[in-house]
Amino acid sequence: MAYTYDDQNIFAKILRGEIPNDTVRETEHSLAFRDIQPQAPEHVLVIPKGAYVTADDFAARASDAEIADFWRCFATICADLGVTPDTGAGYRIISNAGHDGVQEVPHFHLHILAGRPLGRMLNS
Ligand code: DGP
Repeated sequence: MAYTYDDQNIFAKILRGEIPNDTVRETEHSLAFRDIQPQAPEHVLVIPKGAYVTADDFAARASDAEIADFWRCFATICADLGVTPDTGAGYRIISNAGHDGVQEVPHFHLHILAGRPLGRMLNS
């Protein structure tokens, strides 16, 4: 079954410039901005500009160019933040999907969390 994309979701509005965001990086196919409710000293959201609901939707339907752009954008942000484990203290990426994943915004996004020890992966 195909996903239905809600173009009134908050990230669609950010992409259309209808509400402001604290942009960290913008590329041809991706946008990264700071989370409005940061859970760590560094909390950046990376989103594709295309209309994809979840990580699996993006991976299944996005073009090779969009997928490469997204992950290269992610890598550049980690390097710019200085959190890659080769030289920095590391990070965690999370992408919540659907009900059990407690996804609030139905536009695929990757959380990059860093800047403090993040504890174990799940609390419950
Ligand atoms: P989730 O869909 O569960 O992965 O969580 C959505 C995240 O998006 C949550 O950490 C808060 C963030 N968020 C929600 N609304 C806005 C907004 O208007 N601006 C920004 N920058 N972040 C938002």
